[in-house]
Amino acid sequence: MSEPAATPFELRDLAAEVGSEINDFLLVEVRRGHAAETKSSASDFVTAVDRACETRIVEAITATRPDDGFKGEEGTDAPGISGVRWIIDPIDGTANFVFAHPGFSVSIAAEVDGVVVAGVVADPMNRHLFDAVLGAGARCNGETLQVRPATDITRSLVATGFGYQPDRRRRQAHALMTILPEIADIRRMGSAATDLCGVALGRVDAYYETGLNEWDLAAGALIAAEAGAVVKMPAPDDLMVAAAPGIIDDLLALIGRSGLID
Ligand code: LIP
Repeated sequence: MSEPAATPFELRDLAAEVGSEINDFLLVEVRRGHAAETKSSASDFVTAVDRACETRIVEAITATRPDDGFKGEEGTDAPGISGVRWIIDPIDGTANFVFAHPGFSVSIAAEVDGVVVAGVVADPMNRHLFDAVLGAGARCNGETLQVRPATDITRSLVATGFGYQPDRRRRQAHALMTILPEIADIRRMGSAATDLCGVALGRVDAYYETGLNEWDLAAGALIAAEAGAVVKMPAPDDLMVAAAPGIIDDLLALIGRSGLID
């Protein structure tokens, strides 16, 4: 017997409750220092804490919603029968966690019948809890968010990130040679979820990256969009962009000239 359908607000609140618990746990663990293994390349870190957090998130949600499905960065992959699928990155920005550097976040998104309807990103070191419900806005610690009204890309801060495979990193670095001279500056936080929330918060005016996984961006993309950003999800060109409406066209044109995408 599947549980009654939950509203997106109830899914958001459940994600926020679980995200806050993991937030507190990570604030303790980050000070302990943790040995990192690597996954797809020497720069693709993972720790036992990543895996423990994913397990804890799945257990906590399952206790309330036993029929839901899950997709997690550290291997959870369960279809569920309720129509709700949770997309989880237990620590987005693991390299930052390993070095105790700000810029790692817990990302939990609730997808209903293929559409992300609620998202939570918890940033422990900034003590930020971001959340959003589709069509109902985005918040940081309960305060409504609105992107900065940027209109001039030459005066904009733009966040980006770099993948794990050397060939992709070379292409991303080469693209910066075109992009960087045309904007105010680049910021590299090391976490897509944190960067997407940075657009929503107005900490940066835009974010772009190629090669992301769904768990990196599912919650943050909803938060950025609900804060008023134009969000271009990975299309066939694999490009993720979130930007203030006043600079999106100039940013896409700049990226188009940079050789980042085919
Ligand atoms: C991170 C992404 C980020 C990217 C990093 C890394 P992870 O995910 O969120 O955008 O630039 O290189 O891939 O692997 O730390 O969860």
